[in-house]
Amino acid sequence: MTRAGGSYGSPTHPHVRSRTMRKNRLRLAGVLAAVLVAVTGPAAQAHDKPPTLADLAERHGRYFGSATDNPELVDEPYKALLGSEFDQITPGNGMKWYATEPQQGVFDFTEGDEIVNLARANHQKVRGHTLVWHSQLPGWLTGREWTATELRAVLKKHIQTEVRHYRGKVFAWDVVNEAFNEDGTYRETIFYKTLGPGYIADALRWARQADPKVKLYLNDYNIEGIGPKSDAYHNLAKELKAQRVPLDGIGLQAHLALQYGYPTTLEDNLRRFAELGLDTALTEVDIRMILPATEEKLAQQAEWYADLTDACLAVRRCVGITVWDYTDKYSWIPAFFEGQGAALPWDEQLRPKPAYYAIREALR
Ligand code: 9MR
Repeated sequence: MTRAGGSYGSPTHPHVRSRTMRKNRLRLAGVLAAVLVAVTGPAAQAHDKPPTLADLAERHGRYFGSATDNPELVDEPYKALLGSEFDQITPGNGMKWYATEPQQGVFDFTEGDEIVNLARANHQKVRGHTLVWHSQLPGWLTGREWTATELRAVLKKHIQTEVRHYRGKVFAWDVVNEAFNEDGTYRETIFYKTLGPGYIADALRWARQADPKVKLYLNDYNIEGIGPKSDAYHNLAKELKAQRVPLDGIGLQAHLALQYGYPTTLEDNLRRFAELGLDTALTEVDIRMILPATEEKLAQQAEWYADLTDACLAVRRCVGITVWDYTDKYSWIPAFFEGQGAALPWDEQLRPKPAYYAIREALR
């Protein structure tokens, strides 16, 4: 299994705040009130369960989801919150190629199925992640040379077998993940090098044949703001639409980092994809920081979570938000970025952080 290349949340956007001081003050007041209510408990609502993030998002016609991963599902308190607070889940690893086709032509959907079954029990919808990606590929695929004809057949079979298996069980697929470099050129993956850029249109068409109803997405990081990489997606999406290639949405992963600044053009960016007739989603949100997490950093993080929630709510075709797991206990960040972490709305003890209350406020 290979690690993801690139630098998630790299400093492509200067930290220019777009919010007015007034709005920030109001928001801070709201968050403080929410924290107070959470700590003291409002007498009047003592017996009412407070609405979950999913409940609040639903009022806007959006979902609020979390990624999860199979090994975590033995953690009962974790699982309880996962099942109650969210109305959408994404398997962090279980549907990737290494897991689903460990040997050529031998498919194993055990991990993905476990998550789909859990979601079903909790009335949650599932985003399928991911069919075509340069990372976490099985050794049989990366360990040899392929002719274009061979690789096309392998790719088609993988996509169609997996999409067929999950037909009616996932509402969206990240069909191709992380296809572009930071400068907007195509990433030189095994698929690009062997098949050329047309592999993306082919992958979308094959997925559509296998499930006529599922929403088909391209998904990437560092495309939250307007810049060369999101421009590449905008251009590609326009071309694909013109060629009637089935593409329904763009997933903006949103692995942000406090030290690199907030992508202030997020809302404009979501809007320009909507204008192409596409859905968008924030698919893998986390906001990491250089440790230790101070009160100031956690407050800034909370504001960013609120800001990105506002941005999604402001654009009708932004269909939902997914955090890349919900608790710092299971975040991928510390293992990938030394000295960084505290990226999620719940801490390692599953206690809600200021970010959680800020999301609630934004969703109200
Ligand atoms: O959350 C996933 C983590 O458990 C894996 O070790 C990692 C390997 O690259 O992939 C993580 O998820 C990635 C996602 O599939 C695609 N976007 C970036 C995510 C974080 O690396």
